[in-house]
Amino acid sequence: MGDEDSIFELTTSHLNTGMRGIPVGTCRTSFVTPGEGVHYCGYPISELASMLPEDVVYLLFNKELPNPEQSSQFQTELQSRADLPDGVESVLASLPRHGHPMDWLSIGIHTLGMLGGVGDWKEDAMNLIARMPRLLGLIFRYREGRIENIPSDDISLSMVGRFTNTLDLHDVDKSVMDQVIATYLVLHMDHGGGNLSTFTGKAVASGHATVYSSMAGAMNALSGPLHGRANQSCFEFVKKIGTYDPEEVEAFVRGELEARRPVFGFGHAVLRAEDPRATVQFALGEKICPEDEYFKTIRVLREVAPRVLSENPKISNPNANVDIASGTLLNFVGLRDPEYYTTFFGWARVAGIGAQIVDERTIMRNGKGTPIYRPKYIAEEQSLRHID
Ligand code: CMX
Repeated sequence: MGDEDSIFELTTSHLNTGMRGIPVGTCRTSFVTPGEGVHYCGYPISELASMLPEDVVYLLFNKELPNPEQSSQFQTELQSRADLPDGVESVLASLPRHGHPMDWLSIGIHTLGMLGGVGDWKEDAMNLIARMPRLLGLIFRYREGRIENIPSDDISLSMVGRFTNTLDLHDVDKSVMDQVIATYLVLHMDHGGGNLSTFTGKAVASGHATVYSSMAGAMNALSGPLHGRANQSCFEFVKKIGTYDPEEVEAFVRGELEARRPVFGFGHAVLRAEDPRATVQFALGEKICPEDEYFKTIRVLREVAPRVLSENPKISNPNANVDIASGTLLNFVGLRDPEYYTTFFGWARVAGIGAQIVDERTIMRNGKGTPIYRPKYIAEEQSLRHID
Protein backbone atom coordinates (compact mmCIF):
# COMPACT_ATOMS: atom_id res chain seq x y z
CA MET A 1 0.00 0.00 0.00
CA GLY A 2 1.41 3.42 -0.98
CA ASP A 3 1.65 6.19 1.62
CA GLU A 4 -1.07 8.18 -0.12
CA ASP A 5 -3.66 5.36 -0.26
CA SER A 6 -6.89 6.19 1.49
CA ILE A 7 -7.93 3.53 4.00
CA PHE A 8 -10.67 5.40 5.80
CA GLU A 9 -13.06 8.22 5.05
CA LEU A 10 -13.50 10.41 8.09
CA THR A 11 -16.77 12.28 8.62
CA THR A 12 -18.16 14.33 11.50
CA SER A 13 -20.12 11.24 12.57
CA HIS A 14 -16.81 9.77 13.74
CA LEU A 15 -16.24 12.55 16.26
CA ASN A 16 -16.80 11.88 19.98
CA THR A 17 -17.09 8.13 19.41
CA GLY A 18 -13.99 7.12 21.35
CA MET A 19 -12.14 6.74 18.02
CA ARG A 20 -14.17 3.55 17.48
CA GLY A 21 -12.93 1.84 14.31
CA ILE A 22 -10.69 4.70 13.16
CA PRO A 23 -7.35 3.31 11.92
CA VAL A 24 -4.39 4.92 13.70
CA GLY A 25 -1.51 2.51 13.23
CA THR A 26 -0.32 -1.01 12.55
CA CYS A 27 0.08 -3.80 15.07
CA ARG A 28 2.75 -6.51 14.79
CA THR A 29 1.59 -8.74 17.63
CA SER A 30 -2.09 -9.53 17.11
CA PHE A 31 -5.33 -8.90 15.26
CA VAL A 32 -8.94 -9.88 15.81
CA THR A 33 -11.31 -11.31 13.20
CA PRO A 34 -15.10 -11.62 13.53
CA GLY A 35 -14.98 -15.41 13.05
CA GLU A 36 -11.82 -16.64 14.79
CA GLY A 37 -11.24 -13.89 17.32
CA VAL A 38 -7.75 -12.95 18.34
CA HIS A 39 -4.65 -14.21 16.49
CA TYR A 40 -1.17 -13.76 17.96
CA CYS A 41 1.40 -13.15 15.20
CA GLY A 42 -0.90 -14.91 12.74
CA TYR A 43 -1.79 -17.94 14.90
CA PRO A 44 -5.47 -18.25 15.88
CA ILE A 45 -5.71 -18.30 19.67
CA SER A 46 -7.31 -21.76 19.62
CA GLU A 47 -3.96 -23.16 18.36
CA LEU A 48 -1.97 -21.49 21.16
CA ALA A 49 -4.27 -22.06 24.12
CA SER A 50 -2.49 -25.06 25.61
CA MET A 51 1.06 -23.76 25.13
CA LEU A 52 3.43 -22.65 27.87
CA PRO A 53 2.83 -18.96 28.70
CA GLU A 54 6.60 -18.39 28.37
CA ASP A 55 6.52 -19.65 24.76
CA VAL A 56 3.66 -17.30 23.92
CA VAL A 57 5.54 -14.36 25.47
CA TYR A 58 8.46 -15.35 23.21
CA LEU A 59 6.09 -15.38 20.22
CA LEU A 60 4.75 -11.88 20.97
CA PHE A 61 8.24 -10.41 21.22
CA ASN A 62 9.96 -12.39 18.45
CA LYS A 63 7.01 -12.92 16.07
CA GLU A 64 7.77 -16.63 15.85
CA LEU A 65 7.27 -19.58 18.18
CA PRO A 66 10.44 -20.83 19.87
CA ASN A 67 11.96 -24.21 19.06
CA PRO A 68 12.65 -26.41 22.14
CA GLU A 69 16.13 -24.97 22.62
CA GLN A 70 14.96 -21.36 22.29
CA SER A 71 12.10 -22.15 24.66
CA SER A 72 14.39 -23.43 27.37
CA GLN A 73 16.86 -20.56 26.87
CA PHE A 74 14.02 -18.06 27.17
CA GLN A 75 12.77 -19.65 30.38
CA THR A 76 16.29 -19.39 31.79
CA GLU A 77 16.47 -15.77 30.69
CA LEU A 78 13.19 -14.93 32.46
CA GLN A 79 14.43 -16.70 35.60
CA SER A 80 17.62 -14.64 35.53
CA ARG A 81 15.53 -11.44 35.52
CA ALA A 82 13.09 -12.57 38.21
CA ASP A 83 14.52 -11.05 41.40
CA LEU A 84 12.45 -8.20 42.78
CA PRO A 85 14.43 -5.15 43.87
CA ASP A 86 14.63 -4.55 47.64
CA GLY A 87 11.91 -2.33 49.02
CA VAL A 88 8.87 -3.61 47.12
CA GLU A 89 7.45 -5.44 50.12
CA SER A 90 7.63 -2.41 52.41
CA VAL A 91 5.60 -0.40 49.87
CA LEU A 92 2.99 -3.18 49.67
CA ALA A 93 2.88 -3.34 53.47
CA SER A 94 1.87 0.33 53.56
CA LEU A 95 -1.07 0.10 51.14
CA PRO A 96 -4.71 0.20 52.33
CA ARG A 97 -6.08 -3.33 52.47
CA HIS A 98 -9.52 -2.22 51.21
CA GLY A 99 -7.97 -0.72 48.05
CA HIS A 100 -8.89 -2.55 44.84
CA PRO A 101 -6.27 -5.14 43.77
CA MET A 102 -5.91 -3.37 40.41
CA ASP A 103 -4.82 -0.21 42.25
CA TRP A 104 -2.32 -2.35 44.16
CA LEU A 105 -1.08 -3.76 40.87
CA SER A 106 -0.61 -0.33 39.34
CA ILE A 107 1.31 0.88 42.41
CA GLY A 108 3.30 -2.36 42.48
CA ILE A 109 4.41 -1.87 38.87
CA HIS A 110 5.33 1.76 39.53
CA THR A 111 7.35 0.57 42.52
CA LEU A 112 9.22 -1.99 40.43
CA GLY A 113 10.07 0.84 38.04
CA MET A 114 11.23 3.26 40.73
CA LEU A 115 13.42 0.62 42.34
CA GLY A 116 14.61 -1.38 39.35
CA GLY A 117 13.96 0.40 36.05
CA VAL A 118 16.96 0.56 33.69
CA GLY A 119 15.57 2.91 31.03
CA ASP A 120 15.73 0.51 28.07
CA TRP A 121 12.43 -0.42 26.39
CA LYS A 122 13.10 -4.11 25.83
CA GLU A 123 15.11 -4.72 29.02
CA ASP A 124 12.46 -3.08 31.17
CA ALA A 125 9.61 -4.93 29.42
CA MET A 126 11.37 -8.29 29.91
CA ASN A 127 12.28 -7.55 33.53
CA LEU A 128 8.71 -6.53 34.28
CA ILE A 129 7.31 -9.72 32.72
CA ALA A 130 9.79 -11.79 34.74
CA ARG A 131 8.90 -9.99 37.99
CA MET A 132 5.10 -10.05 37.63
CA PRO A 133 4.51 -13.54 39.14
CA ARG A 134 6.24 -12.67 42.41
CA LEU A 135 4.74 -9.17 42.51
CA LEU A 136 1.21 -10.52 42.03
CA GLY A 137 1.72 -13.28 44.60
CA LEU A 138 2.94 -10.68 47.11
CA ILE A 139 -0.03 -8.42 46.34
CA PHE A 140 -2.37 -11.27 47.32
CA ARG A 141 -0.36 -12.03 50.46
CA TYR A 142 -0.07 -8.44 51.74
CA ARG A 143 -3.61 -7.40 50.81
CA GLU A 144 -5.03 -10.50 52.51
CA GLY A 145 -2.80 -9.87 55.55
CA ARG A 146 -1.11 -13.28 55.13
CA ILE A 147 2.39 -11.98 55.63
CA GLU A 148 3.75 -14.72 57.88
CA ASN A 149 5.92 -17.44 56.29
CA ILE A 150 5.81 -16.20 52.71
CA PRO A 151 7.88 -18.76 50.77
CA SER A 152 10.97 -17.35 49.11
CA ASP A 153 10.72 -16.92 45.35
CA ASP A 154 11.69 -20.23 43.72
CA ILE A 155 12.97 -18.93 40.41
CA SER A 156 13.55 -22.44 39.08
CA LEU A 157 9.76 -22.70 38.65
CA SER A 158 7.67 -21.55 35.68
CA MET A 159 6.06 -18.10 35.77
CA VAL A 160 2.78 -19.61 36.95
CA GLY A 161 4.57 -21.89 39.42
CA ARG A 162 6.34 -18.88 40.97
CA PHE A 163 2.99 -17.16 41.51
CA THR A 164 1.25 -20.18 43.07
CA ASN A 165 4.35 -20.90 45.17
CA THR A 166 4.20 -17.36 46.61
CA LEU A 167 0.44 -17.57 47.08
CA ASP A 168 0.90 -20.90 48.88
CA LEU A 169 -2.78 -21.82 49.30
CA HIS A 170 -3.53 -25.00 51.19
CA ASP A 171 -6.27 -27.52 50.34
CA VAL A 172 -6.07 -26.79 46.62
CA ASP A 173 -4.99 -28.96 43.71
CA LYS A 174 -1.93 -27.01 42.67
CA SER A 175 -1.48 -28.71 39.33
CA VAL A 176 -5.07 -27.92 38.26
CA MET A 177 -4.66 -24.37 39.56
CA ASP A 178 -1.46 -23.99 37.52
CA GLN A 179 -3.21 -25.33 34.42
CA VAL A 180 -6.16 -22.92 34.74
CA ILE A 181 -3.90 -19.91 35.34
CA ALA A 182 -1.54 -20.86 32.48
CA THR A 183 -4.48 -21.16 30.08
CA TYR A 184 -5.94 -17.89 31.37
CA LEU A 185 -2.62 -16.11 30.80
CA VAL A 186 -2.20 -17.34 27.23
CA LEU A 187 -5.79 -16.43 26.31
CA HIS A 188 -5.52 -12.89 27.70
CA MET A 189 -2.02 -11.80 26.66
CA ASP A 190 -2.94 -9.59 23.71
CA HIS A 191 -5.98 -8.33 21.82
CA GLY A 192 -4.99 -6.07 18.94
CA GLY A 193 -3.60 -2.57 19.15
CA GLY A 194 -6.62 -0.41 19.90
CA ASN A 195 -8.17 -1.85 23.07
CA LEU A 196 -8.20 0.76 25.81
CA SER A 197 -5.41 -0.54 28.04
CA THR A 198 -3.03 -1.32 25.19
CA PHE A 199 -3.72 2.00 23.53
CA THR A 200 -3.22 3.81 26.84
CA GLY A 201 0.08 2.05 27.51
CA LYS A 202 1.40 2.93 24.06
CA ALA A 203 0.13 6.52 24.33
CA VAL A 204 1.93 7.05 27.64
CA ALA A 205 5.09 5.44 26.22
CA SER A 206 4.89 7.73 23.16
CA GLY A 207 5.85 10.62 25.44
CA HIS A 208 8.88 8.54 26.48
CA ALA A 209 7.60 7.79 29.96
CA THR A 210 9.19 4.57 31.20
CA VAL A 211 7.84 1.08 30.44
CA TYR A 212 6.78 0.87 34.11
CA SER A 213 4.88 4.20 34.07
CA SER A 214 3.29 3.27 30.74
CA MET A 215 2.27 -0.14 32.06
CA ALA A 216 0.88 1.32 35.30
CA GLY A 217 -1.23 3.64 33.11
CA ALA A 218 -2.36 0.66 31.05
CA MET A 219 -3.37 -1.19 34.23
CA ASN A 220 -5.37 1.85 35.39
CA ALA A 221 -7.21 1.76 32.06
CA LEU A 222 -7.79 -1.99 32.41
CA SER A 223 -9.32 -1.55 35.86
CA GLY A 224 -12.52 0.08 34.55
CA PRO A 225 -15.75 -1.94 34.69
CA LEU A 226 -16.33 -1.44 30.96
CA HIS A 227 -12.92 -2.94 30.21
CA GLY A 228 -10.94 -5.51 32.21
CA ARG A 229 -13.07 -5.42 35.32
CA ALA A 230 -15.90 -6.98 33.29
CA ASN A 231 -14.47 -10.38 34.24
CA GLN A 232 -15.01 -9.63 37.93
CA SER A 233 -18.57 -8.46 37.15
CA CYS A 234 -19.18 -11.55 35.06
CA PHE A 235 -18.52 -14.00 37.87
CA GLU A 236 -20.53 -11.85 40.28
CA PHE A 237 -23.35 -12.09 37.70
CA VAL A 238 -23.04 -15.90 37.51
CA LYS A 239 -23.19 -16.11 41.31
CA LYS A 240 -26.31 -13.96 41.32
CA ILE A 241 -28.16 -16.35 38.97
CA GLY A 242 -28.05 -19.04 41.63
CA THR A 243 -29.59 -21.85 39.52
CA TYR A 244 -28.84 -24.12 36.59
CA ASP A 245 -32.45 -24.90 35.79
CA PRO A 246 -32.83 -23.80 32.12
CA GLU A 247 -36.24 -22.17 32.63
CA GLU A 248 -35.09 -20.24 35.68
CA VAL A 249 -31.90 -19.17 33.91
CA GLU A 250 -33.96 -17.95 30.95
CA ALA A 251 -36.29 -16.02 33.26
CA PHE A 252 -33.24 -14.45 34.91
CA VAL A 253 -31.76 -13.38 31.55
CA ARG A 254 -35.07 -11.87 30.43
CA GLY A 255 -35.38 -10.06 33.76
CA GLU A 256 -31.92 -8.51 33.36
CA LEU A 257 -32.76 -7.31 29.86
CA GLU A 258 -36.09 -5.87 31.01
CA ALA A 259 -34.25 -4.02 33.78
CA ARG A 260 -31.88 -2.72 31.05
CA ARG A 261 -28.89 -4.42 32.64
CA PRO A 262 -26.21 -6.17 30.53
CA VAL A 263 -26.19 -9.94 30.25
CA PHE A 264 -22.55 -10.39 31.24
CA GLY A 265 -20.38 -12.81 29.34
CA PHE A 266 -22.18 -12.28 26.03
CA GLY A 267 -21.64 -9.91 23.12
CA HIS A 268 -18.55 -8.45 21.51
CA ALA A 269 -17.53 -5.35 19.60
CA VAL A 270 -15.72 -7.27 16.82
CA LEU A 271 -16.49 -10.99 17.08
CA ARG A 272 -19.62 -12.35 15.39
CA ALA A 273 -19.35 -15.91 16.74
CA GLU A 274 -18.58 -17.45 20.15
CA ASP A 275 -15.20 -16.18 21.28
CA PRO A 276 -12.74 -19.10 20.83
CA ARG A 277 -11.29 -18.08 24.22
CA ALA A 278 -14.68 -18.95 25.73
CA THR A 279 -14.77 -22.23 23.78
CA VAL A 280 -11.34 -23.20 25.15
CA GLN A 281 -12.36 -22.40 28.72
CA PHE A 282 -15.62 -24.34 28.43
CA ALA A 283 -13.65 -27.37 27.19
CA LEU A 284 -11.24 -27.02 30.13
CA GLY A 285 -14.18 -26.73 32.55
CA GLU A 286 -15.80 -29.89 31.15
CA LYS A 287 -12.51 -31.64 31.95
CA ILE A 288 -11.79 -30.31 35.42
CA CYS A 289 -15.11 -29.27 36.99
CA PRO A 290 -18.16 -30.59 35.09
CA GLU A 291 -20.11 -30.95 38.35
CA ASP A 292 -19.25 -27.53 39.80
CA GLU A 293 -22.46 -25.55 40.53
CA TYR A 294 -21.26 -22.39 38.80
CA PHE A 295 -19.98 -24.36 35.83
CA LYS A 296 -23.40 -25.97 35.49
CA THR A 297 -24.92 -22.47 35.49
CA ILE A 298 -22.65 -21.15 32.74
CA ARG A 299 -23.16 -24.33 30.69
CA VAL A 300 -26.92 -23.59 30.68
CA LEU A 301 -26.36 -19.86 30.19
CA ARG A 302 -24.28 -20.64 27.09
CA GLU A 303 -27.34 -22.35 25.54
CA VAL A 304 -30.04 -19.99 26.78
CA ALA A 305 -28.59 -16.47 26.56
CA PRO A 306 -27.67 -16.44 22.82
CA ARG A 307 -31.22 -17.54 21.96
CA VAL A 308 -32.78 -14.79 24.09
CA LEU A 309 -30.29 -12.09 23.01
CA SER A 310 -30.87 -12.98 19.32
CA GLU A 311 -34.44 -11.78 19.69
CA ASN A 312 -33.03 -8.22 19.75
CA PRO A 313 -31.72 -7.43 16.24
CA LYS A 314 -29.69 -4.53 17.66
CA ILE A 315 -27.34 -6.96 19.40
CA SER A 316 -24.62 -7.74 16.86
CA ASN A 317 -23.24 -10.81 18.60
CA PRO A 318 -25.42 -12.78 21.04
CA ASN A 319 -22.71 -15.41 21.70
CA ALA A 320 -20.48 -16.06 24.70
CA ASN A 321 -17.38 -13.88 25.14
CA VAL A 322 -14.10 -14.54 26.97
CA ASP A 323 -15.44 -13.46 30.35
CA ILE A 324 -18.21 -16.04 30.60
CA ALA A 325 -16.11 -18.87 32.04
CA SER A 326 -12.85 -17.46 33.40
CA GLY A 327 -14.21 -16.49 36.83
CA THR A 328 -15.91 -19.86 37.27
CA LEU A 329 -12.64 -21.67 36.57
CA LEU A 330 -10.56 -19.40 38.82
CA ASN A 331 -13.12 -19.86 41.60
CA PHE A 332 -13.09 -23.63 41.15
CA VAL A 333 -9.32 -23.87 41.61
CA GLY A 334 -9.50 -21.95 44.89
CA LEU A 335 -9.23 -18.28 43.85
CA ARG A 336 -12.50 -17.33 45.45
CA ASP A 337 -12.46 -13.53 45.54
CA PRO A 338 -13.61 -12.03 42.19
CA GLU A 339 -12.00 -8.68 43.10
CA TYR A 340 -8.65 -10.25 42.12
CA TYR A 341 -9.70 -11.59 38.73
CA THR A 342 -8.72 -8.53 36.73
CA THR A 343 -5.19 -8.72 38.16
CA PHE A 344 -4.73 -11.98 36.22
CA PHE A 345 -5.91 -10.15 33.13
CA GLY A 346 -3.36 -7.42 33.90
CA TRP A 347 -0.58 -9.96 34.48
CA ALA A 348 -1.32 -11.53 31.07
CA ARG A 349 -1.60 -8.20 29.25
CA VAL A 350 1.80 -7.01 30.48
CA ALA A 351 3.22 -9.36 27.83
CA GLY A 352 1.16 -8.07 24.89
CA ILE A 353 1.31 -4.42 25.90
CA GLY A 354 5.05 -4.73 26.63
CA ALA A 355 5.66 -6.24 23.17
CA GLN A 356 3.57 -3.54 21.50
CA ILE A 357 5.36 -0.75 23.37
CA VAL A 358 8.73 -2.21 22.31
CA ASP A 359 7.50 -2.41 18.69
CA GLU A 360 6.21 1.17 18.69
CA ARG A 361 9.29 2.58 20.35
CA THR A 362 12.02 0.64 18.57
CA ILE A 363 10.67 -0.85 15.31
CA MET A 364 7.99 1.42 13.82
CA ARG A 365 9.06 4.04 11.24
CA ASN A 366 12.29 2.15 10.54
CA GLY A 367 13.30 2.20 14.17
CA LYS A 368 12.59 5.90 14.80
CA GLY A 369 9.47 4.98 16.74
CA THR A 370 5.92 6.32 16.59
CA PRO A 371 5.84 10.03 17.47
CA ILE A 372 4.07 11.33 20.56
CA TYR A 373 0.31 10.71 20.30
CA ARG A 374 -1.58 13.84 19.37
CA PRO A 375 -5.04 13.24 17.87
CA LYS A 376 -6.90 16.36 16.76
CA TYR A 377 -9.84 17.75 18.70
CA ILE A 378 -12.03 20.30 16.92
CA ALA A 379 -13.13 23.37 18.87
CA GLU A 380 -16.87 23.42 19.54
CA GLU A 381 -18.76 26.59 18.66
CA GLN A 382 -19.37 27.25 22.34
CA SER A 383 -15.67 27.26 23.14
CA LEU A 384 -15.03 29.80 20.34
CA ARG A 385 -17.62 32.31 21.58
CA HIS A 386 -15.36 34.25 23.92
CA ILE A 387 -13.05 35.05 20.97
CA ASP A 388 -15.71 37.30 19.32
N1 CMX B 1 -26.54 -7.68 27.18
C1 CMX B 1 -27.38 -6.63 27.02
N2 CMX B 1 -27.31 -5.76 25.98
C2 CMX B 1 -26.38 -6.00 25.05
C3 CMX B 1 -25.48 -7.09 25.14
C4 CMX B 1 -25.59 -7.93 26.27
N3 CMX B 1 -24.76 -8.96 26.45
N4 CMX B 1 -24.65 -7.05 24.07
C5 CMX B 1 -25.02 -5.98 23.34
N5 CMX B 1 -26.03 -5.33 23.95
C6 CMX B 1 -26.68 -4.08 23.52
C7 CMX B 1 -25.67 -2.94 23.63
O1 CMX B 1 -25.63 -2.41 24.95
C8 CMX B 1 -26.20 -1.96 22.61
O2 CMX B 1 -27.30 -1.28 23.19
P1 CMX B 1 -27.56 0.28 22.88
O3 CMX B 1 -27.76 0.36 21.39
O4 CMX B 1 -28.78 0.58 23.68
O5 CMX B 1 -26.33 1.02 23.32
C9 CMX B 1 -26.72 -2.88 21.51
O6 CMX B 1 -26.98 -4.13 22.14
C10 CMX B 1 -25.75 -3.09 20.37
O7 CMX B 1 -24.51 -3.48 20.89
P2 CMX B 1 -23.44 -4.24 20.00
O8 CMX B 1 -23.13 -3.39 18.81
O9 CMX B 1 -23.90 -5.63 19.74
O10 CMX B 1 -22.19 -4.36 20.95
P3 CMX B 1 -21.20 -3.22 21.49
O11 CMX B 1 -19.98 -3.25 20.65
O12 CMX B 1 -21.89 -1.92 21.64
O13 CMX B 1 -20.89 -3.76 22.96
C11 CMX B 1 -20.21 -5.24 24.67
C12 CMX B 1 -20.10 -4.89 23.18
C13 CMX B 1 -19.23 -6.37 24.97
C14 CMX B 1 -19.85 -4.02 25.53
C15 CMX B 1 -21.66 -5.69 24.96
O14 CMX B 1 -21.96 -6.83 24.21
C16 CMX B 1 -21.93 -5.96 26.43
O15 CMX B 1 -22.24 -5.03 27.18
N6 CMX B 1 -21.82 -7.25 26.91
C17 CMX B 1 -22.06 -7.58 28.29
C18 CMX B 1 -20.86 -7.21 29.17
C19 CMX B 1 -19.68 -8.13 28.91
O16 CMX B 1 -19.80 -9.35 28.89
N7 CMX B 1 -18.51 -7.54 28.74
C20 CMX B 1 -17.29 -8.30 28.48
C21 CMX B 1 -16.74 -8.05 27.07
C22 CMX B 1 -15.60 -9.00 26.79
C23 CMX B 1 -14.77 -8.65 25.59
O17 CMX B 1 -14.86 -7.49 25.10
O18 CMX B 1 -13.97 -9.51 25.13
